[in-house]
Amino acid sequence: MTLKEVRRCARNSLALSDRLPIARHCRFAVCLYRVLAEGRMKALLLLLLVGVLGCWAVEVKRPRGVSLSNRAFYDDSKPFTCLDGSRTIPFDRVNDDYCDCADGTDEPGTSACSNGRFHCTNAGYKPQYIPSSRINDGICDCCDTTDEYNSGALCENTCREMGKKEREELQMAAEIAREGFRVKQLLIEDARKGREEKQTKLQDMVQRRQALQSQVDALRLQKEEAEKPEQEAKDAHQKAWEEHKEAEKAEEDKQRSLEVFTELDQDSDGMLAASELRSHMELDVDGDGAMSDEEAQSLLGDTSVDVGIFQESVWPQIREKFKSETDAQAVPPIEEPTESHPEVPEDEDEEDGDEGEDDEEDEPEEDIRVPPSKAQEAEPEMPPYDEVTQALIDAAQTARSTYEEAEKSLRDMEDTIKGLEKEISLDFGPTGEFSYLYGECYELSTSEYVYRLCPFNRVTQKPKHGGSETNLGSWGSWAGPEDNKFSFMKFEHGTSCWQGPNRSTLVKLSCGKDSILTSTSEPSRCEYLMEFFTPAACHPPPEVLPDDHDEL
Ligand code: MAN
Repeated sequence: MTLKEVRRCARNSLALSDRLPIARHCRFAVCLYRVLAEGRMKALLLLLLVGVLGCWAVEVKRPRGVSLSNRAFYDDSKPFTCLDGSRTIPFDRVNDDYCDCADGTDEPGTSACSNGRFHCTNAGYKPQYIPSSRINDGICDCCDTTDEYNSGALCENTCREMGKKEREELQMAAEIAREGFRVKQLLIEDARKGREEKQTKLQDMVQRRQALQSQVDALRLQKEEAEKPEQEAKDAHQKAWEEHKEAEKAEEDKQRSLEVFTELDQDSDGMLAASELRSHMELDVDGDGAMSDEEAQSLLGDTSVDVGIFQESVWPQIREKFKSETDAQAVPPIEEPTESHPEVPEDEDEEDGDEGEDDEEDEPEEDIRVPPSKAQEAEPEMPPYDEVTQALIDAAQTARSTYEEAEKSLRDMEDTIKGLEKEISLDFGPTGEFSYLYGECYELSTSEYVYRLCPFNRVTQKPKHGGSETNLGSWGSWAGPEDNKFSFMKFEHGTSCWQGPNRSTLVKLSCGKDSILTSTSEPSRCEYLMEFFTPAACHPPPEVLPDDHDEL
């Protein structure tokens, strides 16, 4: 075996292998074996045979950049057929840095094909495909460093570390899933019991509603029965009161007309003559400001009238206009305070020392000078109801209260029935695990808003620094993909967005030990996304965690 032959083996092993250093050694060893077999160096041959067999136990031979699952397509003993079947080429044109296949599959380990894909095995972590343009570009893409085999980039193999971190995270997630799933079983059991209780309560209430409805109907009749005599008695009382007031008014009017007759009958001869009306300008008939004999005569209708005729035909004509002279004397015109008669300040009054006069001046003069107008006269109060009427009112009131109480109970019952029917009709997940969220609300505070998620009800957004709450959507439906419908909740038809859609919210449900709203965002204007953790979204964790991936 010559040095040249050893070098060729080394070169080939580098070109073909995409494996760990040990794999390259194996490739190298196979090559040497072939050379030695040709050169009949039997002793060394035996040693190498043992080594090669050891290598084959861990490495599966394939060109650089090919995944384990695709290795069957890269058999170096046969020509290579592009994976899209478009062309077959000699095997030595695989990874020769020249793109022969339209699908780029002849150059998995070089960047010759723009659409090529390089497979990193990433032993200890996750295998990965990268675009072949990233091969030897000086940037470490694969954690096992295999994409930078000829760029001089100093890549460090971080796969084991990353795998460890990933396993720790998976372990933690599994622990959460285990605990969450345990809680979920309790939630399911509670939901089952709760649902049964609610159904029983609903049935019971529906039955009792009928009885209560009949009771309310009967009480309404009783109330109406009691209200009829009550109304009649009240009306009679009111009518009697009105009649009484009318009679009193008529009597007062009669008295007044007598007084006026007496006042007008200046010569007290029991007869009122036209001349006795002349001084009463306010009775002027034609509005010329004077009271002629003819006008006075026209009011009386005769030369003179006695008190009876006066009351009957004259008084009704002058009742509103007549001004008594005695009234006029009793009520002198009110003097407006003028500049020349300034009000005397209190302290100056005191200085006068005339306490008697002062006391009189302090009296409010308006009370003496201005008679109360008709409108100002207090309307006399209706006297209290008589005993019989009051008893009827009390009886009707009792009937009203009893009816209203029963009616309220019926309304409350109907509300409860509606609430129960609504709750029972909701879809709380395959085993009712989400039912515990009904009636609950969860908040999340951001720098600008407080978001509130009330599952199966609505989502709101309240500005922190003033302003009213905005509805981000009312409960719509479960909105996860077909195979995981209960992983998303959709809330719709919220407050409309200016020049946009009505606000809506999508809530992503993830497995958590506790129920907690962890994030909100607005990926597109007025379309919100929230993340909510709940044990109800937990599934049993896989028994065996993915192990250290060591594919070679
Ligand atoms: C308010 C909030 C925002 C929303 C805008 C749209 O400010 O509801 O979330 O983007 O209105 O105008």
